[in-house]
Amino acid sequence: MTTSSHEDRDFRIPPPSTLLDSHDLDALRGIGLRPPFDARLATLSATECLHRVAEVHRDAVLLHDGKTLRRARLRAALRTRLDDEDDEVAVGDWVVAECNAFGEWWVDDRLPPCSQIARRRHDGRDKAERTVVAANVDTVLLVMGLDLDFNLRRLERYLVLARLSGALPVVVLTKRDLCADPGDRLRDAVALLPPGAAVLALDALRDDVPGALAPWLAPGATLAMVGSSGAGKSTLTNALLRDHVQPTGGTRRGDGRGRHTTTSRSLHRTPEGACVIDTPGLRTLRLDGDDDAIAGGFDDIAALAKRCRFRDCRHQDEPGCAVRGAIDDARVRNFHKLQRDARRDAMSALERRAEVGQWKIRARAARARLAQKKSA
Ligand SMILES: Nc1nc2c(ncn2[C@@H]2O[C@H](COP(=O)(O)OP(=O)(O)OP(=O)(O)O)[C@@H](O)[C@H]2O)c(=O)[nH]1
Ligand SMILES: [Mg+2]
Ligand SMILES: [Zn+2]
Repeated sequence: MTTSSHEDRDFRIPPPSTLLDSHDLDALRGIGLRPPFDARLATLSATECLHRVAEVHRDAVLLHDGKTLRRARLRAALRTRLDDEDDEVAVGDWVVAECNAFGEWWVDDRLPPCSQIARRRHDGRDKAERTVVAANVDTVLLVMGLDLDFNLRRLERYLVLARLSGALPVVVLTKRDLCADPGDRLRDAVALLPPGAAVLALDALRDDVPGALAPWLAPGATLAMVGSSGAGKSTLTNALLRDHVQPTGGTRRGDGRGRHTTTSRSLHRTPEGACVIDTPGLRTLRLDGDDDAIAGGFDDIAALAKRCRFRDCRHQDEPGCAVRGAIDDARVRNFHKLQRDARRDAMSALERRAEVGQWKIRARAARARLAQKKSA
């Protein structure tokens, strides 16, 4: 017996997008699903499901579908593809996962993220690996204590990190209760802000944190915390969750540094229906961007540099420099340092060795000239 294509269509299992009842869709929206990611629902096979990555571990990920958390592993093909692109699955990513006959979940695909907080991590030798801290983040909270943690140069680097990520930065200065007069620090921080960014100072233990952050806590919005250890990222996360979900730690007496209490990144849902990503404290921050991208975070320097006498002015001791004196020296030095790092990280290990080789040749030639002079 042959069946007509019409009958075929009638007996076919409907695609999961139509199987998903409005409750499932609401659940996914509740963990941040929105366009363009929701378009993927229409192309899922009967056994595939869309999930958001809540945690990433060495050989597994924790996935959320808005209702249930489940453990899954990444398919080798996906791992290889992302590796080749110097990319990786991160907390906040949307992924397609499938359950096999043994009840094991496997991640087949990662949807291209709309923002990524990424940095480079030096292995101490010649590799600068790209690490993705969080993906699909709307607002990145740059958390810094108003105590000994406060550092404008670090804030400058965090602001460039935010700029490169595509997320909107909000500077959260914690420990206002430990700072007798936060006025100057607040003003200095405001002076560094790009358009659209905000800064707030609060006591994360006693103030109404959800109230203060309400503009960025819309249902489906995603916030991620970035900052040094002990700055109060987990304290803020707990305040937003109205629950003690994340362990918090004390700070060392003397230098006020944290104890690296949080050791992995994790995504949580606030009662408002926003998602918040807590992250471990950053020890050092190596940016992931080329020097043009970094220059974008210092456009005040770029604007003035157009008036320097020399096009390649380093704003150090060149005559006719328009930047020196007009902009804080420490800011100019920080800008140069970040650009140097970016250039180094962009070089391959081979190029870096070649550069070192060039320096050695030059040093040898200089020594030879000196020796010649002495003997003459
Ligand atoms: N007085 C005061 N203490 C705070 C404030 N915010 C955080 N703390 C304290 O600072 C310490 C460190 O806070 P955490 O929230 O663990 O810091 P963290 O940024 O998560 O640190 P890591 O997980 O190590 O990266 C804890 O003892 C908090 O109670 C604040 O606004 N005022
Ligand atoms: Mg923490
Ligand atoms: Zn100059």
